[in-house]
Amino acid sequence: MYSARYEYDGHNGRHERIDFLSSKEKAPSKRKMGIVIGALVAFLIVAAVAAFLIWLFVFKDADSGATLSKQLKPSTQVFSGHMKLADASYNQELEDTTSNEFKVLSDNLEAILAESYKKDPFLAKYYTTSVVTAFSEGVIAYYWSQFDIPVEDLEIEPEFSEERVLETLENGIKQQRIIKTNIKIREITSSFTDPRMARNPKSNECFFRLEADEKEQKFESPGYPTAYPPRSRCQWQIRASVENVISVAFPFFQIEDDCSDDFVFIYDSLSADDSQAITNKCGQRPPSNPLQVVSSGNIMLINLITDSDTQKPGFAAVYKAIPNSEAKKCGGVLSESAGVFTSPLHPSFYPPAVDCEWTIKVPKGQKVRVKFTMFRMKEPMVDIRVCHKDYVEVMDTKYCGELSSLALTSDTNVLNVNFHSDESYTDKGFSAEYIAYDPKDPCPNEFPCASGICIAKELQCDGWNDCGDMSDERQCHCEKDQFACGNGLCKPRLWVCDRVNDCGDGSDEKQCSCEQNEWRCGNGVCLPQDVVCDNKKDCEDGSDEASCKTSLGICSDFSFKCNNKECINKVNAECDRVNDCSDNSDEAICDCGTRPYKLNRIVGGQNAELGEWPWQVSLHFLTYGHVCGASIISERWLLSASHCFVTSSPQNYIASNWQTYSGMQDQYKQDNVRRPVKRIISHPDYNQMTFDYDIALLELSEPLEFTNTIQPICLPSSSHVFPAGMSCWVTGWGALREGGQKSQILQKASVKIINDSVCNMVTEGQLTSRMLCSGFLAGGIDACQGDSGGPLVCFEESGKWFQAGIVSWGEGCARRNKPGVYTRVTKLRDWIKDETGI
Ligand code: 4AZ
Repeated sequence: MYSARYEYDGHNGRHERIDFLSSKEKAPSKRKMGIVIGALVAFLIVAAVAAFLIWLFVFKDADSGATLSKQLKPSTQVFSGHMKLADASYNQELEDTTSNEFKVLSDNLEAILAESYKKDPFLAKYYTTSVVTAFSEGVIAYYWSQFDIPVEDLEIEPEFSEERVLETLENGIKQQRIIKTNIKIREITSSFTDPRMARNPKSNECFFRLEADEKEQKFESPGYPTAYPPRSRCQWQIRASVENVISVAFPFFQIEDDCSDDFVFIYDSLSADDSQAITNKCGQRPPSNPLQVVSSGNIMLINLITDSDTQKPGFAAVYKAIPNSEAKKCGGVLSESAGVFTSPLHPSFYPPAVDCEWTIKVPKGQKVRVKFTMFRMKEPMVDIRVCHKDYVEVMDTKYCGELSSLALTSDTNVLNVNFHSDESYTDKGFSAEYIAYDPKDPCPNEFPCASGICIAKELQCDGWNDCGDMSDERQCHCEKDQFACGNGLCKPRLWVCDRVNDCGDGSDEKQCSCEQNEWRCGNGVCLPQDVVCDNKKDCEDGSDEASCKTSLGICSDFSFKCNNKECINKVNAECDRVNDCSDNSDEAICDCGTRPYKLNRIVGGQNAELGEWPWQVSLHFLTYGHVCGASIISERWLLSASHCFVTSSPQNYIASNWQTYSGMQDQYKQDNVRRPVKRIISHPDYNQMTFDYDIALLELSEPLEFTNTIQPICLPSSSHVFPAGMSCWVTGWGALREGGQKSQILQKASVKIINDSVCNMVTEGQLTSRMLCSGFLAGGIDACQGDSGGPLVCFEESGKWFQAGIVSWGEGCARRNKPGVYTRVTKLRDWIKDETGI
């Protein structure tokens, strides 16, 4: 089983919303009753009108984010950076913000900053304050400066630039140097900073100074593990002794999902200087994908910013100092015939400002193949075609961003791989495998892809793009049972005129049996073209009205049926974040098919991560342990296969003989949720001989509580289309090979939906309309015994996972031309609704 997956971290919008809300009420004085009442009524009317107008123009728009409200708010601009002090001697006392040394030097520097800004009339007008927040060896002082722009001057906001502030400071410093002889500022930096991260360490409010040494120590966000307080502005300054860097890992991390309101921002500096940001993160991370960062030097700054909405548990972190030499150790000569190398400290984030070079040298006459099994060097504002910040360079080409597959081959017996990280933003880096090969036979017993990887010979010219670059499907000599596409690809003849563009250039769907001015119905019947979208169902299957922009009231097999009986003729209308039904029922039950955890991006591999398939359930029977799979469709209901329960043994149909385990990844780990089964409902038409209607519902005796690792899958409507060729995922603890042992760790496999006519042919006519095939005709990847009842799920453009199938049967496992057969959920969707109300 092989796979590649992607996750997306949100970006921090970094905009502060400040609400000014204050009102004082005054009690009316004792006067004559009539005057008092009259005045009170008048006051109340005026107050109500004023309150309404304020609400209308300020707060109502503030909620909807309209520009009017933004214009009515004063703006705060903060710049932060550091100053290098010449001829100053470093003193430990400077690390203590309460010491006299700190006070004297910071007061002096703050005065220099203030005086510098005053030299620029524009900046002087809006300048409010400067705060020196810390010192480190060097001597380096960290500061921020604040400018406040009133509402009436908001249009000048764009004139605030990093360049302007920096130029003003540099000019000011030149002049200051002459006056104040005891402090010389040699260098200064300045960059835009989110005002929420401009903290005054002297205030001590949620501000922490930590000292890292070789022993691991802990810190936590306030309120952990219950909930962090609303509107938190917390800062941790971490230091280590020189010649060390700081490593911080977050074994637990759960911050709100929207990164613009709640986030953790980490800097390779003691000021919140964007040019030295290491990373910013929000959301939840599973234990298998902890956030782990390192600094380039002996300082680090961590900020926690939260809003006033939902409060999450926060984080638990561990930190320690590691010798500089160890953290940045990388590169070297690799002369074995095969091996593995990684970016520094991988899978932890690599440190900023590191360069490494690996020279892979294999015996003369051989070449080198490098395959990156994980590659993530993503930075904001980086064009991955240029890679001007962090990158890996191989044979004069730079690679950056997130790559799901990267394999390269050398021209000679030597290959250099360079890694570069600049001062800002780091990531997980990469892990790579290399192997020496004989150029005369680059892929012994396999097919060599142009991309450098090797694939099984059988995958060549099988109609699937297995190399990833189509090189296995080009220059194919089409066999007798194959169709020669216009673009040179070969596809099984059976796929011709099946209304799926299998060739990619449409050539397999041209010149089908209907004339040019005719429409071919789903069942092959040809009708005049003008029957299409004429608001009348002409084809038996309604395919002539299936994808019309407006086909009012026409209900075909392809229409989505709203609760109010309206029909929507749009492919996969449910839960696509567009209200199609007038009663919005297409978007009503959509709390499903998402995975809360941000997961690792390991390329390849078949072990699933904890929380990766949160709807997967393990069904244990009596003392046999895991027997079948199932999927969560609601707090109370699971979906599985009939053949797990309707067997020759009546014991299997007794609900109390079964236990269900949710949130499970490892069969031997106890950290999962057990629920007994209250009732088994097997489809009344289930046929033990043919496996037709292989579907069952399990009612739980106690509802599940949805968590990071327990979530429901979305059920597709009966009109949902999972087209042939679509990549979906099957998961389970079933046998790792035909006749083999069940797996301890949940397995995942990416499989493709197979065209029905091909499926019917390869199953020798055993396919019913309640079944679908998924897998590979070439074999090799499939569900197997013990996976039965488990889900086949597909990721839709809407960003949600839908269950297309239930593992049902197949001839053996992963055999050539014997794909897995699944129960087609769409066909039985109405039965599920009738039985469960879901
Ligand atoms: C089974 O015995 C089984 N290759 C499940 C799936 C497949 C074969 C057998 C598909 O549960």
